Amino acid sequence: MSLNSGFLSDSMLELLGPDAGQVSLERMQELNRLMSYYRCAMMAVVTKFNVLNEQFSLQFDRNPITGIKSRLKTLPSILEKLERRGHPFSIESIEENLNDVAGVRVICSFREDVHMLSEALMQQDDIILLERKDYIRNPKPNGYRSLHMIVSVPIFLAHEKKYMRVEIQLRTLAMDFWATLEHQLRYKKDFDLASDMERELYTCAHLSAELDERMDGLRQLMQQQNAQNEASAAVNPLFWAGESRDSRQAESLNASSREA
Ligand code: 0O2
Repeated sequence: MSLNSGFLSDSMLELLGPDAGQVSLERMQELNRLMSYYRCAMMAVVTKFNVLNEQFSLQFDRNPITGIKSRLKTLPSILEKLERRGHPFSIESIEENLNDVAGVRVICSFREDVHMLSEALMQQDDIILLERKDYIRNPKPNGYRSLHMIVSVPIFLAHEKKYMRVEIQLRTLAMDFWATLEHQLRYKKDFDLASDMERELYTCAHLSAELDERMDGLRQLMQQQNAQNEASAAVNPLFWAGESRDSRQAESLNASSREA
């Protein structure tokens, strides 16, 4: 069975090759299947992070993840990357040469959460780490910070288990704020940013790093305070009892003032 080229977008025709005018339905299905496998792998990674968030939120009484975004690369963007890297345009080439067709971005509360989550993920025995770039310890020259990982994750199909590659980006809220706005400012601009704009962006990146550092400091102070309170409660059980007696007194005062 064959399809008329009128049904296909230009980028699809390019990807499917010179005979795309009479491209087989099977080839189209093959491309759809590959994209659907990437979607499944992306969902599997998102689920893993949701599970970790659930577990850590019980353990630490706060959520280390504030948001998870996922995206499949669009066909034009896939073609652009294949071309830029000098790879052939074919379905096989996508799977072989591209690592970021499926992408998951995890936004964390604190810097510590980024490394804690990445380590927890890597301890899972079905995930294979293919590449890791720590742009937090070694930011890009423009100030960009994030932890990038390329992983291979299994998806369980009806009759087979297939490993698919997913790009994971982990960053804090402050890193995401900077990266999102920087991307918006640069996106589809057909001129280079002037050097004073570059410097200003770099300064903003530095400010966002400082913000992360100060919030980390606050979190550590609060943790120490909690630990001290717990230690006092262990040594002197009346520490909490006193507080609850005081709050009972306050409650009964409130009740009498309500009645009055
Ligand atoms: P999208 O739509 O976000 O996926 P390459 O993938 O070829 O660009 P490399 O070295 O394989 O290069 O990837 P790298 O440096 O690990 O980072 C790729 C992705 O990280 C980018 O994907 C961005 O999402 C993000 N990124 C990297 N550097 C910057 C930066 O300076 N600013 C911002 N805002 N994001 C950055 P894509 O493909 O560009 O886009």
